[in-house]
Amino acid sequence: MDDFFLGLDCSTQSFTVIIINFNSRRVIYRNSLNFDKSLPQYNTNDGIITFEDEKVVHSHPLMWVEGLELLFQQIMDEGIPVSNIKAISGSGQQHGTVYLNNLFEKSLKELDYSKSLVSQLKSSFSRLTSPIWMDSSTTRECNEIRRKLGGMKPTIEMLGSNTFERFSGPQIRKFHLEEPENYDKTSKIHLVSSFLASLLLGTHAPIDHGDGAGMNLMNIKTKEWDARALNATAPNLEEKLPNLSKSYEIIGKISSYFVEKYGFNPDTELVAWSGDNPNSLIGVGLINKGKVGISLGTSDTYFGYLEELYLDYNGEGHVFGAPTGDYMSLICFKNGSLAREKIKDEFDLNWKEFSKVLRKSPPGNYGKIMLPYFFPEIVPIVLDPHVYRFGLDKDDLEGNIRGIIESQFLSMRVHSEWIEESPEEIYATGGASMNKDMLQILANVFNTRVRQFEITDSATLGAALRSAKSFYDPRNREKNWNDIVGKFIDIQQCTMIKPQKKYKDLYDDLLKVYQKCEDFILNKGENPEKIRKNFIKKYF
Ligand code: XUL
Repeated sequence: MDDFFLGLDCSTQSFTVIIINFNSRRVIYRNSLNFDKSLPQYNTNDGIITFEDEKVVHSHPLMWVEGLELLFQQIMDEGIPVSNIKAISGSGQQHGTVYLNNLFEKSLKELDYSKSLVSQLKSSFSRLTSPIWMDSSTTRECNEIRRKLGGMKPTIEMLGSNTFERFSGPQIRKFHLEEPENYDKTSKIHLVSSFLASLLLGTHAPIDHGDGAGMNLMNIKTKEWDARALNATAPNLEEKLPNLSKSYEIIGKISSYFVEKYGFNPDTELVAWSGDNPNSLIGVGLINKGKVGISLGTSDTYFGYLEELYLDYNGEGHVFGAPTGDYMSLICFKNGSLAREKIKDEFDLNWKEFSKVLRKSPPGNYGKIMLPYFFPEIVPIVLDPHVYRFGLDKDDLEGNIRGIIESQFLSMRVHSEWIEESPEEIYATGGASMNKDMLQILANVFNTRVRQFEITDSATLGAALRSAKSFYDPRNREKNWNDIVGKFIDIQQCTMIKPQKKYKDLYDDLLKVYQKCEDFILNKGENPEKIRKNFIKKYF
């Protein structure tokens, strides 16, 4: 009987599952449900709930529970032999917090498989909605916590990141300040990842070092909750947090609810869940340094494996625990696919037409520049969104389409410069990585070859691969990360996109123009018109 492994990913807009057959090293099942379409009763827009204050962005934890049930039901309906599944792990959008009362654990232990999870868990929340990574409403709390920790440098040294609006600690502080009674009624605060892992486990699951590092609460060196950060955040916080664990820890076996309801083998092992970015690191095979991953999803992220701790003292980047037990770097841009979609929709195009325009328009965009802050931006920090255009009319179709893509990649290049080594190769993933025309621009902007994968759900695949690694480790089958991940990834079809060398100088120069535009808007720097005009004169 072949060994199957299951990976799940609860992201902003969708819930995805992948089952791999490890013996043939193939994905044998994939399914994804879009929250807006499959669970319309939650009334989300792109998976989120917005409020009058556009800085506040939440989602429904019960929708995630129902999504999980729906996916498992569909797996069962398809007749997939789930009893072959040896281990399961998962991935969640990072930073989002789930607030539970003291009914949660009891309800999990008494689940009746003839009833739905949603109906049995709906009274377990001390806060009905969950703030997610897109929320940027906690500037006051960030400042307060940072101040209590002695400023930006000590904060970064302690936690691996500066305080960030979307991180869990500032969000928890805001909840405690605004709703102290509900905070007091909260007995556990989970991340999206550890919350969903708890459902499968039937009791509280730990938070792994990958996702834990995105909370502004975990000490990045000791990988334990940091008492100073907890105290700076909210009272009695330690007792409300689950334990921390290594990302590769086997946290237990699947609970009887899933065995009885869906036919899982009672011996199915559960491996700690992690955040989507740490999972993606494994899902694209980044187990050595030198290469970087770029995920083009709801958020665009730039990430890489780190052999040792390497901090960004400018305060824009993060260090998280990597699933291998080492570290990873990450930079997150909020204006990713939703910003690309805005432009596509403004010109009433489909993606095919969008690509056609990209192919037609010239690299360098005649010096037309966009600063694409459709939503509050994380890197660089922009709390009040506004789209700035230089030499670019709002109704210029070609200019705006090339403008958004070039600006997203130029911004990535500018803001990843703190990672001193420039990448030898970029592994592209996420939904938009299917688009070769965008990846060609990425290759040209970075002057680096870009690898495009057949499977773009790297977080889901990464979760399945992590569960395989943890399953084989104690059984002495001597499978190192390279055997597990390397061989699996190498077998998949991938395409290499080479940079067009003739555009190297153009993009080096455009990068300077872009930097000047950003500096002009965000730091009241020098007017960029002169350098922009010189660029136009040189190349057009
Ligand atoms: C990473 C981040 C996002 C979310 C979205 O820090 O905020 O990439 O994980 O999925």
